[in-house]
Amino acid sequence: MAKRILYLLLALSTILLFVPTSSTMAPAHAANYKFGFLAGVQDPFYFTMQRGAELAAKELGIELITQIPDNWNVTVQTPMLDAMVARGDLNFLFLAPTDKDGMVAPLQKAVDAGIPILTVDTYIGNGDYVNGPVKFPLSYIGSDNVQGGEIACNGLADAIGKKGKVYIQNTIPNVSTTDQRQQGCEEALKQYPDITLVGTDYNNDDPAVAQSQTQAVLQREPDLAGIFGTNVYSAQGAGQAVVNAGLSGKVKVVAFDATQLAIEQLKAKVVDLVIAQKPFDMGYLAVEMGMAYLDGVTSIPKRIPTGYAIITRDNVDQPDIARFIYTK
Ligand code: T6T
Repeated sequence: MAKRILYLLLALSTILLFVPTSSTMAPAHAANYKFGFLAGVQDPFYFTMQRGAELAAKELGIELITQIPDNWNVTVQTPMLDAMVARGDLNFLFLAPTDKDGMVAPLQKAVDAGIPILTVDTYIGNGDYVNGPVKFPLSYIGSDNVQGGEIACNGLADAIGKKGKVYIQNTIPNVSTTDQRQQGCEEALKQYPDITLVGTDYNNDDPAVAQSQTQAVLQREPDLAGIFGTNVYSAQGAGQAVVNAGLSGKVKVVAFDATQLAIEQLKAKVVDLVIAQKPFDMGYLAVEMGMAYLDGVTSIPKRIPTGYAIITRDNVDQPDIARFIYTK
């Protein structure tokens, strides 16, 4: 009899081990929450951000509805935003606005429809949601892109021996992130009297355009020393043009964004420095801040900078660096 009671108790305690308690279970009220995530474009940066958001959503028991535009454009992103708002069941929405000005009105409409929002990676207005012209987003979570541009072009200056001609391959005007990277780069280059910026081109976020524009500059400036590619497709196209011209290692390239292709180009000496952002963190924190807001937290920081990992051929295989390489 005693043995049977003992086994019964043992079985019971084992079962209890697996019954979720209040600390392990997602908050019951979160179970009904639906969050919307609207990215900027289909690229490894946003795929990595999606992974971070999905992990946080899973842990909090939130349903995450993700939309990723095929190309970077206000006229593509706006109807997708409107459709997400029209669902009528989203409790929170975070997105990467594709234009500083063009996405203000569509987002104001979303907020007027009762959906609290925050921006990840890019911002609207001037990004200062406390004192700036646009204040309604709850927060701006993303890199300090002026700093990123400075890091990139100080690195480029080192790579070319602080003298010579350099060129910027950029994506689309009026995108908060890449505008600031160009600004930071230009500010950094002012410290180097022997470095000349010969020009900047916009490639419409298309690597093939970046490649042909760079090819034209390499022909026009045969003594070009360095190139700064401000994001995934800008650096990808510029690097390919350098390879096609047989100038790998001679023309130095700094790539923003740590895609697996950029890392291959780094190891192949086509690229000399890779600036890794932290999109996983941006996605994860966006969901966390959304949950905090819905839980009544009123002190969500209006600005959450996420930092960088600077990747070189010397540290690229170190685990604490390699972890920042983006998902495919
Ligand atoms: O560089 C990232 C992102 O930070 C930027 O806003 C847009 O381009 C990327 O997505 C890379 O393509």
